[in-house]
Amino acid sequence: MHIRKSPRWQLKQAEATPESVYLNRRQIMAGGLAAGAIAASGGLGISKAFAQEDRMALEAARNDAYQLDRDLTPEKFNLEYNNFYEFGSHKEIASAAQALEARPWEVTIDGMVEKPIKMDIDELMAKMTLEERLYRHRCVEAWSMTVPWIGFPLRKLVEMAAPTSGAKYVRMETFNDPSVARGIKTQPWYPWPYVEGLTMAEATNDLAFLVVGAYGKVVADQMGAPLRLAVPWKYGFKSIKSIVRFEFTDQQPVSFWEQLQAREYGFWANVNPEVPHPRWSQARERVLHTGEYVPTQLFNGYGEEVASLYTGMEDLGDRLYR
Ligand SMILES: Nc1nc2c(c(=O)[nH]1)N[C@H]1C(S)=C(S)[C@@H](COP(=O)(O)O)O[C@H]1N2
Ligand SMILES: [Mo]
Repeated sequence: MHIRKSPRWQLKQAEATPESVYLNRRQIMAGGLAAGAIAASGGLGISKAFAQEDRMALEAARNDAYQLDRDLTPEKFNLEYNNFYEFGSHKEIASAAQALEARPWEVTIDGMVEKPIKMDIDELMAKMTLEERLYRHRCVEAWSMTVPWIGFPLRKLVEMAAPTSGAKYVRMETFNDPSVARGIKTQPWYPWPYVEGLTMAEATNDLAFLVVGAYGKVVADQMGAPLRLAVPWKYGFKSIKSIVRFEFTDQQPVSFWEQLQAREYGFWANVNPEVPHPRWSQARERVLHTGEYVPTQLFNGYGEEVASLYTGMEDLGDRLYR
């Protein structure tokens, strides 16, 4: 694995963007301007700044086993349209999310394991073989995108953790610091921290991916730096961002959205066009960068990989799919 400043990207940025709107994060800081002040001074400047943000390049060979049935979503869309409630309950959180400090970052692995582990994110990344995978992403709100993630299978972290035989689930937790994420402070009615969970069978399925990068760079703050999950057969809210803890447990975790509204957002949340959300249809999805509506697929098109995880669970009915 190589992490380096990439002259390639910097050249591209300089070529593509007029000087006046090219502001990277370091320049914003050096200029003594809060990102918010720039945002207030004109939408164009700030949106260019985040689209062109000067993050470290991250190289990983593409795993061709995962093919897309549609175009890649341009990076700009992934950088400017986000769900990250810690920074606000709307899509324009990119600016606020720059307050996130992705280094140093300690990851705790505990619960039903032979020996609890605390590990720095860079140490964890150095232990893992990184690869690139092109995945679809389907939000429960009926929009979708595609992302070139860089990371490693969650299974590799499970193997490192060596859970005891009684462990049935992995529970994951996002950082919970109101001094960094203002949405935590201004929205105290939410059950912080953000929590998600998977069964051991789901967590060790090859599709379950831990993300540290995207678009050839370390993953952006607003996309869940420095470590997030991608479980593309489930609705997007299962793909928890900015993870600080993996806990192995024999209790089914109660996730953030399940605590808020269990009838609408359950534990399983597998994508299914035939099971509507109580307030809207899931039959179609809006492809973010084209605005086009396309049919939604069972398991978001990943049935071949994951359908077998759910055989014999028919008694759960619609609960498997919301
Ligand atoms: N910690 C945390 N993780 C989160 C969320 C969140 O609000 N907080 N939103 C989820 C939802 S609903 C979606 S659709 C995806 C969005 O990821 P993106 O902004 O990179 O597209 O992140 C998921 N992970
Ligand atoms: Mo979502």
